[in-house]
Amino acid sequence: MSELAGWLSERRAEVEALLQERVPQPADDPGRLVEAVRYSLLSAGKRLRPLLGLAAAEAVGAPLTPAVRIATAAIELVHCYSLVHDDLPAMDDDDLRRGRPTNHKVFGDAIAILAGDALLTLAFTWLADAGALAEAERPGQAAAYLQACGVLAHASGLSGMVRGQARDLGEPAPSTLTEADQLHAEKTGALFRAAVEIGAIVGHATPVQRNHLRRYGEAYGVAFQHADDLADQEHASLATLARQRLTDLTSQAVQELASFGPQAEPLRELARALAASA
Ligand code: GRG
Repeated sequence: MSELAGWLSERRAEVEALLQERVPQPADDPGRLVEAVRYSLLSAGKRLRPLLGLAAAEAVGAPLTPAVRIATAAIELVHCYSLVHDDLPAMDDDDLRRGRPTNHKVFGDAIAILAGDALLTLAFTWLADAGALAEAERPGQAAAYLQACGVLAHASGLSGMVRGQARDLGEPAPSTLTEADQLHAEKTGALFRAAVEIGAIVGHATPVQRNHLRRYGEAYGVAFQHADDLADQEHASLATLARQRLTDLTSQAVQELASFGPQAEPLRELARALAASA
């Protein structure tokens, strides 16, 4: 097993365990809302965003405390909400997600909308819980979690993912690489960037380290969507340019880590694996 594969399987199992432990229980469940939340959150996702957050915290030598783990897992809740809403008939109208029927196919449109709403709001509950936990452990730490809240809200909403989704639904498909980059940076890249930045913030990165990690996250996020489009043969007229852009962005991401030591190896390997995926 390669070093990255070993790191991924260990960390992914830890993220899964945390999600299982913290996801609400379906005991009292009017309208099967909790069941719908559990159905999507506990389905087979790659958990890339929390993994990137954990890798960023490790890159600055931070211990992976329960608070750090909860804060990075919160990003998966936002991602999961976006998938549930994106699959709705009013958006992409998809029947399958993560290898099983989409949330609205099982629970109906109204409960799927509410499940997405619940996941989004739960993300901020988890960040607040993580901040309280960190503060109890060492007074003064809550400020970092407050910053992380701002970063996640900013990346998810009108300046990031929601804006990108509106652009995607309301505007013609990108016809230039610059337009594709802009769409990808908002719709997909913003949450990846936030994941890496949140790992840096709760890992108490220095301002210089945080800037490098944010730029890594930005490059990784845009590259991720280029790779996904290439795999799905989306925006096919841009394929050659997009392939080159994927190579450039992933090497930029690795270059951002030049001043980091061996603890940043998982982040470097994640970028290299992305470059090799398309
Ligand atoms: C509905 C507000 C709102 C936003 C939707 C991110 C997004 C915007 C929609 C998801 C649909 C989609 C296919 C977006 C492109 C990004 C992408 C490839 C998401 C899938 O991410 P992975 O591969 O998925 O990390 P898993 O299932 O492994 O978590």
